[in-house]
Amino acid sequence: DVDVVCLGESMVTFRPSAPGRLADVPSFDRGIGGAESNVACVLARAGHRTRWVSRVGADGFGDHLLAAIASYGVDTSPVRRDPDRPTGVYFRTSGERAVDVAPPRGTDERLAEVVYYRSGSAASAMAPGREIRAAAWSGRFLHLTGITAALSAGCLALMRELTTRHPGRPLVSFDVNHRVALWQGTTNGPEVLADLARGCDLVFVGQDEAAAAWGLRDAAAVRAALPEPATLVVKRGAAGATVFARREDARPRAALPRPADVVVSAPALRVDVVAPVGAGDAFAAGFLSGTLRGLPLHERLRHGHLMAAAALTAPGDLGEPPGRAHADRWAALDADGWE
Ligand code: KDG
Repeated sequence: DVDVVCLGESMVTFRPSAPGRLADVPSFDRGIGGAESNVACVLARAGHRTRWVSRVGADGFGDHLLAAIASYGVDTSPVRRDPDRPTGVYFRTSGERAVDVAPPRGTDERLAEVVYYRSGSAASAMAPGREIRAAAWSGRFLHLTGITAALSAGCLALMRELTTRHPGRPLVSFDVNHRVALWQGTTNGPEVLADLARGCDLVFVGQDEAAAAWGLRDAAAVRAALPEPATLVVKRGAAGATVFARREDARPRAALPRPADVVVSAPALRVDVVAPVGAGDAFAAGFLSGTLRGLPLHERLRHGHLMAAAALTAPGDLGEPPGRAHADRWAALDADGWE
């Protein structure tokens, strides 16, 4: 039995081997990226059974992604190879805030340049279908992100199908992941993402993301705008995270006002950030790990922060995610590291 199925595009990632702008960097280190497979890899490292559903090209980059993701213990058997479309790749400089235009020389080093080569990729050709839905529904949880919705009309249709509340569907977890660069040429990204989130059971969103996309200034405002998911996690970076969880109520929902939430916050771990990329995915994996194990909400948040800390302190997406025993020890500590 699979605990979590993660569905989405992964790419081979190239990071400059020395600091600088893409215009100036002569060589790159190869890594793997992809928000959903990152979640699968971190969960697998924490001892959960995970499966990745996607498409890659019949090329060497596709071979590499499949091998690298499987090496974490993720089941990649549902991934299809497309002989006619390539595997996506992307280039990214280090820095905290992603921009998709080349910053002029001497500008803020905290800006990370991100350049995607993924339009027309194998994964962007995903679309609704019986086979992909059966694979997506084959676990206790299905984890999705808003990135997939921006990839193509077919991917958006697939996201709409998978986030519709059908009987028999697994619990659906959704990280909003509003990647502005992917929505260029459209104006409705924020609206589409809010709509998709409403169909899910567990939703993750950054406070900064919610402010930029929807103009919502604090966690309570995000919850007021997204009351449908049973659990909503609002992440506030180094300031911590807040979870709103609906009290389970056996009475029919329509007959009654929505029951009040339990609201729990937990500070983040204090770490020296190397690169923020992948931290949100790791956080989601930690929180999901705690959820699968029925841990109290505060510990779910702490597991999220712990996994995020591992990603924050490594240059690539994944870092060295802590195994379960290690994470459990840390989550139980009242150590100085917790702000
Ligand atoms: O969360 C990290 C991802 O952003 C990165 O791995 C690349 O999936 C990616 C994307 O589409 O931005």
